[in-house]
Amino acid sequence: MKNFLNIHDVVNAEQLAQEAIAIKQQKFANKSIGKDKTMVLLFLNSSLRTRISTQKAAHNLGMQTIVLNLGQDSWQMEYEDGAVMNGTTAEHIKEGAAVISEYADIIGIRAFPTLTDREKDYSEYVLHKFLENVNVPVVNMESATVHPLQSLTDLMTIREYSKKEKPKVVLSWAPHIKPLPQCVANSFAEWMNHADVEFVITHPKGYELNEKFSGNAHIEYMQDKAFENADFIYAKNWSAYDSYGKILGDNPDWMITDKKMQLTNHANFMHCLPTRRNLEIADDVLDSAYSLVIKQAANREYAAQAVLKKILENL
Ligand code: AN0
Ligand code: CP
Repeated sequence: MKNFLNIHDVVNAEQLAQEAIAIKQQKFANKSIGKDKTMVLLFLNSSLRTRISTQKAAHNLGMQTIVLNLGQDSWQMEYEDGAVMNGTTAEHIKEGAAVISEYADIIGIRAFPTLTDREKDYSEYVLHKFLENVNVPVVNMESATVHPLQSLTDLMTIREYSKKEKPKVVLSWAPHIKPLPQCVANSFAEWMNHADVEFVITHPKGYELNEKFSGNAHIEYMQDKAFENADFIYAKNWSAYDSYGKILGDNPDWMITDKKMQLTNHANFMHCLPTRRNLEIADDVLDSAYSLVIKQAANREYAAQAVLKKILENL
């Protein structure tokens, strides 16, 4: 594997998920493969899980890590070609990224969408600016449109806990007070469309995802109906794609509750975290025995390790 930008860098999603499950059983089996190598992790946005689990994965493979909150710990970066830099930006991506790539064997980047400029976001403007100016592999730690390290983890977790070969997996929109990226939902949908599952998406009208990501998923606007016979409920809020970056209403009745989970086939509950309790997900779901959210977050380490191992093998 050269880069890990999205699912198109993966030959077989199901197989990579199985490799992550195998790594979990012996996570130090390849601890010299990354010896004398350094991964630089660049965060343009907040992170708890990605920041720690990706570093742990790198350490398990013998790599060193350096973490930078770009624009906070370093200089404000300019991305526009030809910019006259007499404003707030102090360093151009052309030098900034090139210099980082001198110090790094692998670069991880988190760069959320603007949620105001759809065309720019869906062109993956910032991610591509980095790619143009570095000469080492790049790992997407959540970009403007996708979060593939999360989605690989999600597929891995579904395979670990599924009692069936072809489970019914439901991605449900849930309420939030802030406009959030479509990334996790886009990416989850894309990976589920590559997996051997029955996949349903449920959301209020107006929250349709870009069809490039939702693909052939069955869309069900009645949440209760979508939950029937589900084996996994995967909840996430996202802002609208059509009315780009907008929240279309409060929709408090879309919060995931234990009562709704009772409509399913004893489904497990999943969420990428962070989540806002009793706004997006009720306490009785997050505190239940069927919630996988902590185990799912723990799996981030092994999914990242499966990806970094593939990249190191190709260096
Ligand atoms: C981010 C999002 O929705 O993309 C990160 C999730 C992993 N979440 C928030 O901003 C709350
Ligand atoms: N799920 C996830 O990516 O969490 P963080 O934003 O805390 O990294």
